[in-house]
Amino acid sequence: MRVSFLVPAYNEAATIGEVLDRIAALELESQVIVVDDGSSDDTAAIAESKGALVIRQENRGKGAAIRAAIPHADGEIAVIQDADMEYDPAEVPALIEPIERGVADVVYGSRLAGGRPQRAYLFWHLVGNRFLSLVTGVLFNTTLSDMETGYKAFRIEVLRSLDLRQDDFAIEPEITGKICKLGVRVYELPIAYYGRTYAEGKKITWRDGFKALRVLFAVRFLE
Ligand SMILES: Nc1nc2c(ncn2[C@@H]2O[C@H](COP(=O)(O)OP(=O)(O)OP(=O)(O)O)[C@@H](O)[C@H]2O)c(=O)[nH]1
Ligand SMILES: [Mg+2]
Repeated sequence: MRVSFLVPAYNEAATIGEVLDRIAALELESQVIVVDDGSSDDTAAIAESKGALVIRQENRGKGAAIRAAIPHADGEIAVIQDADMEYDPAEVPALIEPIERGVADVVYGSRLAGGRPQRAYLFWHLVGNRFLSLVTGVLFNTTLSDMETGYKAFRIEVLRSLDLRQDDFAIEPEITGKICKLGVRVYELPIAYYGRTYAEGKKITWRDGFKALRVLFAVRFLE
């Protein structure tokens, strides 16, 4: 099945090239859509030199970037791929296998399921991610262990049907809440996480954690 990689990228010149090389090295029929909204470095130029379709817009955050990529996707499967090498494209064939097999509509790569390399760092992020996934479980009666994960794969029709509205990192709880509400078949599998520090360019903060809670409740009770 053809795979569309949706790559939000903001000032990721240090890593975008390696990410795209690793995608190209996969034995997958694929398309790469990079959304660079106002990077001050060479992110867009590097992506273009590697043959990616590059979309430029005003800076509005990761969620806006993902939403801008969706209309350009022509694959049967869409995979959200961060540009910072925290998630290794080599894991994508395993990630999409449940969709290709025909049992899943959505697959999450979990950093919290164990069994794959995880950088030991940022204790409070771990607590926050576990807590947000616990709340997700309570609100939506799901066993998903890592709802904030960057690795999410979808049958393209499912992603298109979600009516996403969040611009920033709140896109993750919005996607999660909406797929749980839809009642589609969701799977997860363990993935590695090569986490980076804020000094290395990480952008998500504790404020995004609080907003994630608000969005989970809003999707559950107000929509
Ligand atoms: N286009 C675009 N991409 C963004 C923006 N903010 C973050 N991203 C991208 O979204 C991805 C994740 O951002 P990170 O800063 O690595 O966030 P994180 O703390 O690792 O959080 P995760 O989303 O869980 O990976 C990276 O590829 C970023 O370049 C933005 O404003 N615009
Ligand atoms: Mg990251």
